[in-house]
Amino acid sequence: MTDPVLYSFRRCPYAMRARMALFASGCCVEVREVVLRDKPQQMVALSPKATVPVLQLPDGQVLDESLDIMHWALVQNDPQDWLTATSDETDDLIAYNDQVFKDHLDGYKYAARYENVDPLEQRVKGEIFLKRLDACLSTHTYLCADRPTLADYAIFPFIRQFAFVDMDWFQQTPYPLLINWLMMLLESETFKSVMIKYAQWQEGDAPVYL
Ligand SMILES: N[C@@H](CCC(=O)N[C@@H](CS)C(=O)NCC(=O)O)C(=O)O
Repeated sequence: MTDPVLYSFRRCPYAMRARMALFASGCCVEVREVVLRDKPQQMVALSPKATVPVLQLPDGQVLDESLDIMHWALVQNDPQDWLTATSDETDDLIAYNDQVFKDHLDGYKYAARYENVDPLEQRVKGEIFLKRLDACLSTHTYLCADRPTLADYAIFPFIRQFAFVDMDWFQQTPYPLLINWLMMLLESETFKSVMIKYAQWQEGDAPVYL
């Protein structure tokens, strides 16, 4: 094995952020598209918790947390300077996204999967984060600087999902800076380049590179 291998799922927000960091770093990475209900045994053997993304490195190391993959990629190479604008605030925003907002996103988007979860109540709780992000955007164009950095790419796939549950509602929220921020990131080369559709990976397939 000469190149890192990423087990990924196109629509997973964690996998999206990992792919974006790997893409931005310019690392040569083989991508294996996973179907969550039919995970490849090779991936589960590497990471028994069996969530995507999983990055297998040529030295045998396995990274199975999306933020670790982002950091690994950017430490290799960070041509767009995503890491220099990191601060305690970046860590706080990402931690809130992952530990608090994600639960409200799931409650809002997938309420039917849970008992006693009111999607609109979850939306109100999720909105607290939208408001906080909008406030960050009043001091710079992106969350931590006037250019996109780690926090933007780590968080926006989740805001994208939240917005897409009901775009009409999202568009009329009093967060115009956030709406504009989301649109800019959706239109970015970095995002578009990692959203190409791949068929489910099967053992023996010719490698597909990010
Ligand atoms: N903390 C993990 C979370 C990854 C995660 O939960 N991914 C979801 C897909 S979006 C998953 O693989 N779930 C397992 C499943 O649905 O079987 C990370 O940051 O990589």
